[in-house]
Amino acid sequence: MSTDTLVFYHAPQTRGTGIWFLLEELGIPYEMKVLNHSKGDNRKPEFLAINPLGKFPTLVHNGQVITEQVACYTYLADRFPDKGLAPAFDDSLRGPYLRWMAFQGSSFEPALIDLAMKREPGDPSFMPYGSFEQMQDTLFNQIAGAPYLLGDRLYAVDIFWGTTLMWCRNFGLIETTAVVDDYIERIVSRPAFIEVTRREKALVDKLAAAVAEKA
Ligand SMILES: N[C@@H](CCC(=O)N[C@@H](CS)C(=O)NCC(=O)O)C(=O)O
Repeated sequence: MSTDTLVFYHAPQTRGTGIWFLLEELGIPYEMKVLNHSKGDNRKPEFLAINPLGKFPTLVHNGQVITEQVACYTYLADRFPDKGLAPAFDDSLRGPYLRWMAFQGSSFEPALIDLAMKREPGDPSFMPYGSFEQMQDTLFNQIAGAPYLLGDRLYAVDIFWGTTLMWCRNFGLIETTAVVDDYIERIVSRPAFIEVTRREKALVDKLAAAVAEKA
């Protein structure tokens, strides 16, 4: 009998949603604890004791805390390899796989936030992502090369990028191309994401009702 415990702390329509999608693709058992962001549940001491930043996604696997999207995607796909969502350590795609995982946190996110905050661009040699255009062209060129980021096969890194780009496009933070839109569609049209979206909608309604009730 498995004594594994995997707890997924979640608030709907956050960076945690892609992790929910990955958990469903992996088909592994987990317990989801939903926090009401509008009620400030993630600023309560109980949650800050787990993740002092109060951010989603947050996972606790057998008592160990995993935060940061890059770590959460990489960890889950490696730790639960049955669905083949991560290239093996000796697979030649392993390096590019890690590259595109890390690119999200090290280059894309800082560039996106600088853009969204309308910060004056710094000298590209000083910025961790060069310029926004360099960063985006590098990513979009990779996407244009094949159906998925690393070729013909979907990996966890595509779930990460498909959901990241969908949110950013839908919130008007980035402009996508037709090729990028096709890539996003290939990923978010998967049954696991459609089911997560349906369940998230129900959660959003439930959490909003709880806020209205308290008001
Ligand atoms: N560095 C974190 C950032 C996560 C993050 O920004 N999460 C947002 C949701 S999209 C959040 O939890 N915001 C809640 C808050 O700070 O109140 C990661 O990569 O996972």
